[in-house]
Amino acid sequence: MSQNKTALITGATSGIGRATANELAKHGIRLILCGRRQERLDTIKSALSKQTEVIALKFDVRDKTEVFKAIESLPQSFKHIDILINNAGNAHGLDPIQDGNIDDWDAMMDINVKGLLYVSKAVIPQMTERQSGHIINIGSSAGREVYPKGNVYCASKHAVAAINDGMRIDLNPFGIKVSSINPGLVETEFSQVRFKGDAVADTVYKGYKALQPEDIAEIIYFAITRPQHVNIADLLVFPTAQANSVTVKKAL
Ligand code: NDP
Ligand code: 8X3
Repeated sequence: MSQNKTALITGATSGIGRATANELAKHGIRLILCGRRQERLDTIKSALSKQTEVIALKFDVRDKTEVFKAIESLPQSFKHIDILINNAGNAHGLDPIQDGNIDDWDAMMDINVKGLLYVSKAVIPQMTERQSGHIINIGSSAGREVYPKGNVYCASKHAVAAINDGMRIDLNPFGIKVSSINPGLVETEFSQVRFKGDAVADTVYKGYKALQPEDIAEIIYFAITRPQHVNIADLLVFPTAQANSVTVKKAL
């Protein structure tokens, strides 16, 4: 059913995005892989091209000119995007608000919120014109609750939750599905980025079994393969060891 559909994945060079690219390729979905790291895009494209047709687009979601230029540059055969997966994003820093770094705040709001909007703005018009499409927004449990020192990252993911709901309402007349997938702790490069390579990043997923990026990829594949009348509007997923942002059962 999903054969020959085309999906654009932002943040496809790592973690959840990369695992989603692998999962979708297994099922023959054509892929537009996006990210800033060209070498990784090339490696992933070359591996997945054995399974499906793949195009790589290098751009920074913060740069609206780059975003529109990249998406306009798609060859005709890739211009029909059935599935948009707004996944690119990260946390930058974990500091109490009074000690927060303004560059970190800018990065989170510019990437997680404004970047998601720019990419959506570049893709949505062809979906409304066709009256079909599916947008998956990767939110977070941090979009459902606020935890100590999470302040601006949580704000960015609360914004994603609001944008997701707003998209679903506004795109309803066009028959476009809009889904939010909200994971808890997933073992990716997320903590390396959040803690800027500090050794504390290595402790985040220790002592319990965190979600793996493949777990989220499978959920995304499930969401995009429901029958036309079914939309997974909003899904929260934790590792079994996690009950909320601050309650994680770890081995002593
Ligand atoms: P990773 O750090 O492993 O991956 C982040 C991806 O986002 C990379 O592919 C990176 O690509 C891309 N990215 C980051 N900044 C930019 C930018 N400015 N422009 C374009 N692409 C960018 O983290 P995850 O896979 O964990 O994160 C993916 C999404 O999942 C994020 O939205 C995150 O908030 C969310 N999430 C993560 C959770 C977790 O615990 N890991 C839990 C809940 C949600 P490149 O560097 O090549 O540009
Ligand atoms: C990532 C999960 O708990 O680090 O969104 O915010 S958390």
